[in-house]
Amino acid sequence: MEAINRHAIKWIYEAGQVIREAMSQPLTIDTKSNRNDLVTSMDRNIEQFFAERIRATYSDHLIYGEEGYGDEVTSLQGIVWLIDPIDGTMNFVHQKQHFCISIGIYKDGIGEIGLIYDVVADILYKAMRGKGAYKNDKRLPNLTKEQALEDSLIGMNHHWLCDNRIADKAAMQQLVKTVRGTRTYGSAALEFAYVSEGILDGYMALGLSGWDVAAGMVLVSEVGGMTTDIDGSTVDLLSKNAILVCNSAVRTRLMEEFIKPGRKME
Ligand code: 2AM
Ligand code: CA
Repeated sequence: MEAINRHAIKWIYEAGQVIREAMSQPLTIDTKSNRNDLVTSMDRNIEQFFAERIRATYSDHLIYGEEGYGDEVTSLQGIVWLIDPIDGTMNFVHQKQHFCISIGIYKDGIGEIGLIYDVVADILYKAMRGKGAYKNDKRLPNLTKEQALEDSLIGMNHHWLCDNRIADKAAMQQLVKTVRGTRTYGSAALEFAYVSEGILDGYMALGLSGWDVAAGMVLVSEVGGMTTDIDGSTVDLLSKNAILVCNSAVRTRLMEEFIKPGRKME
């Protein structure tokens, strides 16, 4: 895994450089599932950038990527790279900042490597299973075990409050009133990175795919945090999930008071 990690880090920095250099050029912007679901020529180019290098170097590895230049992945057997070439595409398009490249590398379903690169800030969050999590070269400490929900800052997407399919809107409103504050950054992977850094105490989001969360799950796990589906079950990286990631103290309160057990939402 060490050699794979070195390659992945080298390529992520190179891809970041490509993005920074191209940012002043015009972009081709298309929509996917709806008019707010954006994709740019850069998302596609960067996924191809990784796919070419991975295939040339590790022909037996599989690629599970957001933009479709990877493989038809139906199981996590073997070594699989879960890649989001630009997570936070709307931020990329509208703000030219607050987006990242997210790469999780899994072996037989176990998260081995997590890399989240904030391209404009030039900050790389990185983790290898059992070897700790780092923000650039600074080791991230374990998440606190003693934390009142009332003192917590929680990342969440406001769809929680507006989407009529979500049964417990009232519970979510109560949650917003209970916590110290909520934040929406617009990049699931960066929100995972912030949880691993301890600057967010939790993050809840709907409709996330494996490439959004795979890297972040490795990072958070290395600092003692946990990621599950909102109903407490294991995350299925090959389908869409409603995700809860946080430290254990906050998790207990969130699950018991605000999220009904057994609820399943996509
Ligand atoms: P993306 O930028 O790669 O599309 C925004 O709240 C976060 O949710 C981003 O990480 C975004 O990833 C992710 N997301 C997943 N599915 C989405 C969708 N259908 N529309 C918008 N954001 C989505
Ligand atoms: Ca994404």
